[in-house]
Amino acid sequence: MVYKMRVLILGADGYLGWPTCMYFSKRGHEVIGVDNYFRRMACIELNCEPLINNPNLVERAGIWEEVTGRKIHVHIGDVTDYQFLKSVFEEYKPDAVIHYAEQPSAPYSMIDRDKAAITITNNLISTLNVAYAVKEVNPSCHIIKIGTMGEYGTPNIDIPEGWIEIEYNGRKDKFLFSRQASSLYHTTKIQDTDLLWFYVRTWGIRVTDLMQGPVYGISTEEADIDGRLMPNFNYDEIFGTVLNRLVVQAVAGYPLTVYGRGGQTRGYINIRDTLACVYLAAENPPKEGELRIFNQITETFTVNELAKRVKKVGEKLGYDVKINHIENPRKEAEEHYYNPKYTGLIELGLNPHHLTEEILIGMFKIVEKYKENIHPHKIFRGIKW
Ligand code: USQ
Repeated sequence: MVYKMRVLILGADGYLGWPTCMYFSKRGHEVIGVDNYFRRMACIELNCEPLINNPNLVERAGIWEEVTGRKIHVHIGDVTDYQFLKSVFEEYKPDAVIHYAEQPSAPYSMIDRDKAAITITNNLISTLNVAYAVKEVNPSCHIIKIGTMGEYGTPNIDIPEGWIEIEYNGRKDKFLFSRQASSLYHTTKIQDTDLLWFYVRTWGIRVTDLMQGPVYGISTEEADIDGRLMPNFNYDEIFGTVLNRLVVQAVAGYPLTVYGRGGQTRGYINIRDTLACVYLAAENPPKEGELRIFNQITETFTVNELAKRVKKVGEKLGYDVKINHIENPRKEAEEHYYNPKYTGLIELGLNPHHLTEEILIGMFKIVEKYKENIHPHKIFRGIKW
């Protein structure tokens, strides 16, 4: 088989990792998926397993091959183990590496010192190892790093795509836009960006940093081929993102958990658009020695707006949906200015799936199928900071 690109996907078993493997494989690329099952193990440890009991990565790749005839190579191992990662790079010499292999949860990172240390070690050492493997094995390999909009925080000025030009005392220069995160997890993502920017300047590697907002959704073109290929869908407080959680809550008859006043505004993105964005980035690499940054969101909402939409659609489908403003367990602004720019990926060709009633109904329909798997006690435990 002649492949277009060789793509190494780190964190291939995750919410975004597995759908990304299938997306690239379907489009004629050779895909190598790596995962150490950190997320599966953490979900077992913290009693917050996803809504759907999915097959493991090796089994998923087998099912994918059975239904499409396309092979996804799988390696189970830890990206913080440099010898392991380097050996994978040496075996495949990828054209692009997509780095999702991070501890992705803000609440997880705030549970206690040990979870904070796991987050720092995992996220920073994995990023360091990716930069080293690229430099030592395959310096032209394009690193696609999943960053987060949370790196910027909620500043009282507009948010550009990564960079800001500052004029001070009559002189001008361009810098990374100011970052001020509101969890330790988000802080490690800032540090990731700093690490990569340092190595871009020092070694001339090429990096795309995708500053993503909370992702929602469960259906993707490839997952829809076979129920066994579904993404992991967490609805718990630790690994579930807010809109996914609200839909599950509505189906379970659990009052929607709006934290505090609910004016917190974020940029959101449908999982289908995440896949398209990562793909567009891979197909259009930056030049060597460039750190290119895109804000990977398609629209902004307050939590109140999301809750209202979920309530409206839930009621249309016959559910009695109540909204509950609970004391905010997080330290974050609940009313604030928020005006990020997000045109770069559209200019590359992204055609967004906005949050329509139809998309929400689609989410409700899938969640309904797995309704018996919802454990209400997993929805809120109150990890505070
Ligand atoms: N929120 C509620 N109720 C809930 C859960 C969340 O009101 O039941 C609020 C949060 O307080 C926050 C907003 O909804 O203001 C978003 O929360 P979230 O849990 O969906 O998102 P977050 O913790 O920021 O993290 C998620 C992903 C992370 C990614 C990030 C993008 O877990 O991997 O980096 O979204 S961003 O938020 O733009 O930083």
